[in-house]
Amino acid sequence: MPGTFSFEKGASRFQMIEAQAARQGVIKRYRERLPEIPEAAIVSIGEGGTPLIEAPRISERAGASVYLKFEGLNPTASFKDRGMTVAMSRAVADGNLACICASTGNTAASAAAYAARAGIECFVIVPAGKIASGKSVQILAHGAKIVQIEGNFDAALKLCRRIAEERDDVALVNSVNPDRIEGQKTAAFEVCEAMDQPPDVLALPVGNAGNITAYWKGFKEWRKSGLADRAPRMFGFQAEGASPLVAGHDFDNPETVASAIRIGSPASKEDALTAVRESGGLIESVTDEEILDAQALLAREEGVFCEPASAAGVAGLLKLAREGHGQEGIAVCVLTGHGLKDPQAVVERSHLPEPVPATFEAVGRYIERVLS
Ligand code: AN7
Repeated sequence: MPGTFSFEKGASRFQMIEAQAARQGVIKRYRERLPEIPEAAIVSIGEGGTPLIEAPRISERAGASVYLKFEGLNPTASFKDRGMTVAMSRAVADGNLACICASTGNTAASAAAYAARAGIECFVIVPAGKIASGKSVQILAHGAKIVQIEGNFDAALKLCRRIAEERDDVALVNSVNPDRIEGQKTAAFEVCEAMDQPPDVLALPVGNAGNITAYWKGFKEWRKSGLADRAPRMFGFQAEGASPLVAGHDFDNPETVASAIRIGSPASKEDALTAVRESGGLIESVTDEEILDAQALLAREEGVFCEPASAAGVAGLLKLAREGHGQEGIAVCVLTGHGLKDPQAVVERSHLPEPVPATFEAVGRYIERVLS
C-alpha cells in the first residue's frame, strides 16, 4: 500500500533492484565489452550474476583461500548460458531457422532453452546413453529435437560442423562459435568485480576447452583495460580417462564418471594450452574417485551441490595440496554445473535406508543412534 513503507523497506526494495540489475543478462550488463548485438535480437533468460561463495572447509585442506563461482545457478543450471545468450542472439539477428550443437548434455540443455525463447528450432546431437538424466529432461522439456548417435561427443561435433557448413539456415552454437567464448568470458569479469581484483588462481574443469579459453580472454581484457595489473594463473583439470591435454594426444575412447567432460579431442586445445602457458598455470588430471570425493566434500561440508565434472577444479587443488603444492593466496574454483543435473552420480554412491514403523519410538531410536 502506498505510504505505508518505512524507510528500511524502501532500502531493501532498492537492494532488490540492485540484485535484479546483476541478473539482467550478460549482454546488457557487459554490452561495451561484447560484440555488438542488435537490441531487438537479444535472447536472454537472465543469465550471469552468479554468486562467489567462500569455502572455509575446502580452504583448510587446499592451503589457499578458496572461493566457489557457482555457475549451477544460471537459468539452465550451467555456465553454458553465458555464451548461449550471445550465440542465440546472433542466430536470431542473422535470421537462422534453427540451431544445432553437439553436446555431453549442458550445451544441449542451454541451447534448447534459448532456442525455445528465440522461437527457432534446436537440434542436439548427443552420444547415445551418455547424457545425465537432468540434462536429458531439460532438452525434452524445452522441445529440442534430440539425435542420439552411436558415437561419442567428438563424432557428434564433427557432424554438427559439417551440417552447419552445408546449411546456411542452421547456426552452430558449440563453443567453436566465437560468440560462445565472448559470452562466457563475462564470468571472469564478475569474479574480478566481486573481489575487486583478480584471484591468484582460477581452477576449473576442462572438456572441450572453451571455458578455460573464455576465462583467460576475460582476465586478459580486464587487465588490458587497466582495471587490474595482473591476471590469475589458470589451472585446468581433466578427468584421467579423458585427459588428452595432459597426455599430449587425443583419446579415441574417453571414459569418465564426469560425463560432461567425456571428450577425447578438445576443439579449443590450442587456446587452452596458450592460456596455461601465458598465465603460468597448469593442466593436470584427476581420477574419477578424486572427482566424486570433491563433489561429496562440497555438498557435505560447504552445502554446495555441483555435478561431478564441476568438482574437478576443487579435486585438482586438493590433489596439488596433498602432493605438497598448496597454493598461496586466493583461488577461485568454477563449479560449472548444478548437482541436480546428474542425480544418478549421487544415488549410486549412497542408499536409501529401509522404511521403519511410523512411530515416535522407531524414529526417535534412529535419531538417538545418529546423535550419540
Ligand atoms: C558441467 O555440454 O562440452 O572445457 O557439450 O558441462 O568449455 O568444454 C560441457 C562441458 C565443464 C567443460 N563442466 O567445459 C557440453 C560440454 C561442465 C560441462 C565442462 C562442461 P569446456
